[in-house]
Amino acid sequence: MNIGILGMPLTGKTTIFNLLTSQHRQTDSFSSAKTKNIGVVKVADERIDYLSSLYQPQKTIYATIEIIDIPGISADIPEKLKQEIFHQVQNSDALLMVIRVFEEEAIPGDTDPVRQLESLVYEIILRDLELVENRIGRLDSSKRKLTLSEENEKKILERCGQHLGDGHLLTSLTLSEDELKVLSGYGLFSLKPIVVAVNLDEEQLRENKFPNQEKFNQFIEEHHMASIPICGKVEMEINELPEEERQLFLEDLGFKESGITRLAQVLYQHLGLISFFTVGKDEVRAWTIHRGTTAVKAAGKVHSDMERGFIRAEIVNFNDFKKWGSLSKIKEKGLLKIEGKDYLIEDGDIVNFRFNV
Ligand SMILES: Nc1nc2c(ncn2[C@@H]2O[C@H](COP(=O)(O)OP(=O)(O)OP(=O)(O)O)[C@@H](O)[C@H]2O)c(=O)[nH]1
Ligand SMILES: [Mg+2]
Repeated sequence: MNIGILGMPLTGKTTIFNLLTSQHRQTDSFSSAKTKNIGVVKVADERIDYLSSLYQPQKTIYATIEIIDIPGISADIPEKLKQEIFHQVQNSDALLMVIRVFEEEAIPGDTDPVRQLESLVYEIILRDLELVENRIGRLDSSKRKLTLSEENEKKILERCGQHLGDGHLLTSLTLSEDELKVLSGYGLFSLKPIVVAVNLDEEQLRENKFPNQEKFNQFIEEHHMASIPICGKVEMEINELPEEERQLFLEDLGFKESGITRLAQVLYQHLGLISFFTVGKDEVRAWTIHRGTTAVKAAGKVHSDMERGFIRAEIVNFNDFKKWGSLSKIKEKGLLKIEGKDYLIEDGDIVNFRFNV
């Protein structure tokens, strides 16, 4: 999974990138659009910890999230530069919009959460309108008669164009699976799920109160976004402490978990993602899939041969596994499920795919 960070200048994007990825990139203005920060972080999962300690595998592989940090977007930067900046997160699976609510005299910039979101939404709608219109233009300028699928594509694009032109994100347009498939190659920004990180100062965080909060919450809901509170600067400082002290300070701030763990939870929920596990002496591994994925498709995620030659899946859910502690107990209790291609994988399923190619 790849997450692109988007925000106005000086909202704390790089600070939050550093916090999430435990890096130390300079928190200064980027000098050019060519600059971006990329970090890969593992998604903490106690279930994997448990399985790994039990199986003692050679490799333990957690799910990962790749995060890309780019320069700030503002209305006054040249169009060409803006295009280049946006291009850096065009292939991201989701956007993390960082907005600044903390007050700091020395750092110029808007602190109104809603106005920043409106600007960002406006920017991504403009990007998408341009993408959609370009593609329609290219289809229109074709010298030959359009194929049936091109006609279909054009119709979908026109619907999108209309919706965007009315000022709406594409996430609020009802699109069928097939229509989404047609659009999937374009890297449309407003089709990406959005999580908003609200960068607060300590007091705002403690009191769970900031200016325009109600309107902000309403905006989030109306636009099908999710949000998480973050205290960029303070959490970054906590992150620098020795590990055993971190938890104490985090809790003092009112958080149970680190920034990346909180973000992962919100992302999984907002994007409808779940984890399943494969276990063995070689490897204990977490796999990320969309809720509603069939066993055979999940097999394909592990290896294309497993999808092609799929016979059955032997499944025990982690909760049962932990409760009984061993596979033989699980079998004895009749909790080992033998499932076919169409079984829908559940969060925490430990799966053994049987296949034959
Ligand atoms: N008071 C306060 N300052 C913060 C917070 N988060 C970031 N800053 C400061 O804001 C300044 C800008 O932070 P960056 O993380 O570089 O912001 P950015 O959004 O990446 O900036 P650009 O990439 O230039 O758009 C730095 O001086 C940070 O220390 C915060 O939560 N509170
Ligand atoms: Mg930055």
